[in-house]
Amino acid sequence: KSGNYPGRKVRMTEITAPKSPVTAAQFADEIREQLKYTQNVTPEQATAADVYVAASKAVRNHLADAWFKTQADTVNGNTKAVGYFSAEFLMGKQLENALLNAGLTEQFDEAVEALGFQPKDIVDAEYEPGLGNGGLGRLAACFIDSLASLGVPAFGYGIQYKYGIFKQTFDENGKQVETPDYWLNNEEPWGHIDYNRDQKVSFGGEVVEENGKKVWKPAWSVRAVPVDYLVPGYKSQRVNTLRLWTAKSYDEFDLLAFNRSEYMEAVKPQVKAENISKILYPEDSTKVGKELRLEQQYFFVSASLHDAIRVFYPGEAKPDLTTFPNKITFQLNDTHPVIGIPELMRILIDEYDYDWDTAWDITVKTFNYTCHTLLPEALEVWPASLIGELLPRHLEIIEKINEQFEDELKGKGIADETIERMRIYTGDSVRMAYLATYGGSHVNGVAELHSQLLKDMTLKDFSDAYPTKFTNVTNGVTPRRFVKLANPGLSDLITEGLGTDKWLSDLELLQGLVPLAKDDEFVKKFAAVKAANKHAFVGFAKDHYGIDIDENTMFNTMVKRLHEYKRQALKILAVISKYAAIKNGTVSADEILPRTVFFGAKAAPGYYLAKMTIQLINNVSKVVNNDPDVKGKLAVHMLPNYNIEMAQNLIPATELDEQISQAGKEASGTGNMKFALNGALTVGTLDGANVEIREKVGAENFFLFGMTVDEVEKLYADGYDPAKYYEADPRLKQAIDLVANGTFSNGDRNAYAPLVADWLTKDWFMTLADFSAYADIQAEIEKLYRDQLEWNRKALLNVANSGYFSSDRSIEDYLERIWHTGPLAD
Ligand code: OX2
Repeated sequence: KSGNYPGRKVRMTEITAPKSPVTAAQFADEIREQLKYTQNVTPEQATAADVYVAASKAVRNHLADAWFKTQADTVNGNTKAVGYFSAEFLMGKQLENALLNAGLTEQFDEAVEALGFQPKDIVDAEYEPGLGNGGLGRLAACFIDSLASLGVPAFGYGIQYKYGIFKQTFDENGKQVETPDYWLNNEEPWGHIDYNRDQKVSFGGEVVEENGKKVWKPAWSVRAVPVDYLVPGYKSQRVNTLRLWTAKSYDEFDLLAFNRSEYMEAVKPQVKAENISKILYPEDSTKVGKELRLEQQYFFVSASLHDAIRVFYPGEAKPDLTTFPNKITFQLNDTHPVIGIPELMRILIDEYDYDWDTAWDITVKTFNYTCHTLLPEALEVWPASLIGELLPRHLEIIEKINEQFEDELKGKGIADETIERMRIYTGDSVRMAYLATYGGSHVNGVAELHSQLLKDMTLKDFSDAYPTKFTNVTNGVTPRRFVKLANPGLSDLITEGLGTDKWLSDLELLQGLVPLAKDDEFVKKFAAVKAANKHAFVGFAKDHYGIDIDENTMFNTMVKRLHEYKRQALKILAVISKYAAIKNGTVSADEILPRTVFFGAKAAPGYYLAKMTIQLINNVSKVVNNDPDVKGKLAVHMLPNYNIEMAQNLIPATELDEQISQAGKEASGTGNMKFALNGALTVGTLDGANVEIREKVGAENFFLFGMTVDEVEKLYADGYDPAKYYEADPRLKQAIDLVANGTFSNGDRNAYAPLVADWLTKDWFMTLADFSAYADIQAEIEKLYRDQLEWNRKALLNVANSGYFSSDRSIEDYLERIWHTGPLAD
């Protein structure tokens, strides 16, 4: 094993707290100085947006020394660093988090007030960067936070897209409308563009032989310029780097074309280059085979590999790259950066003259791969012709890797038809997940069930051939953002209950709350925090969405990407069924437990049924919320543009969380962890990390329903007929009939016909088969909710037993099982 991982849990239980670096008065002066010299406004002229930029730059300055020291220790020390390669980093707003980790929160509050502003207005002036789609991107953000907080030297490497995930609104028919999100419209104080550390990335052309050596003659190149974001650790005195690449053109402008008045022609090369970092693909868990996407992937991976060599072998023309795997280990976040494997081979062989075997040894030692899915359609497969056109040298290398691989498998005595199934390069296409599995040292899934299913199904042949490569690391979330910043009321109560705030860097300490669940007074305080969070969310929703919410109802939330496998359809059908029951008088007025149901979900722009589901939810919402018969009993809201800010406000206010995917389809889920940590109870299936959450919090504190993976597989095998379930449960039949008969489309029976037809004839994710169990468990949920003390006791036990789901623990597992490294010495 390389690196100096000490073979023990690395959590630093007491890391020196940052000494209060400045007083509030001094910090106010620093903000004034920024206003004057970088914003060029007087304090009197300054708006909240000005103060936001000035305060951000002031806090960034506070982190500079720790950042330089961390960089120097990273290069000079003997601790292997981590390079986290990810096409997405869904960071959320930065200011509050930077203040927390710099130990400046109180100084900021006072300083801003001294300048005549409210701290909240300054924090709100920040525009949220949306450089990710969902769980995969947010996981990357949580991981770099934890790496810095644990003091592990690390780089996040990705792309600074000009346009992040689209902004979502709804039209008058309830349809999703996507608008571009130009998040860089205003000054962005966090990223520092470093023109002096640029890299050249080339594409196209051909491979020729010169003196018996393969030489790639590319056709065009772009300039990759890094934008550096500081990643401050919580109480670790460490600041790591997130380096996001932006694409620039080498040929700004074609002057000849310009002089011919061909203005569009003149800027063509610039447009072509800059297109590469223009936009984030708005796909989640599905593959998009687009040339531009492969360009994006290669662009950031190639620049990052060259950057890592620059960082660790400064100024060396002939570095000894056999030591590279001792300097840094790269984690491939899903298949998006997997082209890095042939790229490192190319760099070693073509640029540094290593022989194939040495290059292969270095490469395999350097890379590891995390798989985030089980959906076969989400595993990227690239047409060989496309790779050949864009990266001809890489295609040759991939072919050779595949030859070597097949020989190796033959050597292991593996049957020809198995080898045939396992081929990385099939002749027409390249399977990136297979390349990653063969070309790296470890493969991990993101929850126990998921890792098991990877071994048993998706990557079974590989697991049989290379059993020791496979491991699991269950996902986690950072408690700094998702408890401390999102839920200050609960954070204070936890600190009061435990008598310390050390839980923020050692989340298993939450276990200390378990005995307090027996203390009715403490449980009531916990309930009061939840009530206050609900009240606060009512205000937030009024401000942001202009809606009125009754806070004396159960807050029941389902927020995540819209995907058939996640089964928002199951939730909305149950809501419709409830609505019908109230309307028909099947339930009496005092039997009804008043609920407010919140949905938040973006659908990929080309995902037809997902978009139709959004439209249905919006129109159910319209009908239900305007019906006097159900007023005060049931309300439904589809909140637009679900993002990190909404999560930080809605999750702490939620009492019941929905994690209702078909068993075997959600790799992990991380929303489920955030809800449990913020004291919501979960209704969920045995899927992804739900399994482990239920194990930790106790089966009696989790509402489980639905088919298991085995039952799902059996039903597929026996032949699944959804119509049977429609006929068998009158509640389901009634709900679907209401969708079909135009109740939610002003009488138009065609509006949802494709959705209804899919439910009744295909229903691939078995929504109908799980409906009865889901509807039945609502009675149990409502019964418990009526006993507020018992409900809150269970919710508190969810908090107390969810410490395992800290991303700090995930990172410790990566250190131990995959990276074999640890924190920097002080
Ligand atoms: C998501 C998975 O769908 C989700 O289950 C998981 O929690 C998250 O990644 C983080 O691991 N794109 N997004 C995902 O997978 C893919 C592919």
